[in-house]
Amino acid sequence: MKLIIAVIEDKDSHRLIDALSEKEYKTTKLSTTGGFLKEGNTTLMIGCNSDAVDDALEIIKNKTSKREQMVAPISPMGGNADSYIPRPINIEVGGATVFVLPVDQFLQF
Ligand code: 2BA
Repeated sequence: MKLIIAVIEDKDSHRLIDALSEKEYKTTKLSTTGGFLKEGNTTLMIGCNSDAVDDALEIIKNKTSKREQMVAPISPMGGNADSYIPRPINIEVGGATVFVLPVDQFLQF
């Protein structure tokens, strides 16, 4: 058995969960926050058979979309905010950041 942990954008979460549920994958949705943007995102935990991982990854890939976003970095800690001119940077957001972990035991009491 494997545990897939997928960090995705909130806006992609419903259609991804629906697509996974249609194929009988079980999911747990966590409300999380990205460490860089400090914005809300969604983390899904999906426990599944090892031979179903590739299919699940394909669904995740198909239901999430990458796009570019300009962000203005926050002012540096301890610096003089008056002289700080934030230069927006272009970053890629969306898509999915995925971890696949082995599961030693799966128990339900
Ligand atoms: P955030 O940490 O809010 O990062 C959002 C996006 O900002 C990242 O997208 C990346 O494009 C950019 N970014 C992150 N750190 C950066 C930096 N130091 N300099 C410039 N740009 C930076 P993704 O890489 O697709 O990550 C999306 C979200 O997935 C992340 O949100 C974080 O919540 C999670 N994540 C990504 N890599 C992770 C990892 N190795 N461990 C745990 N969570 C991770």
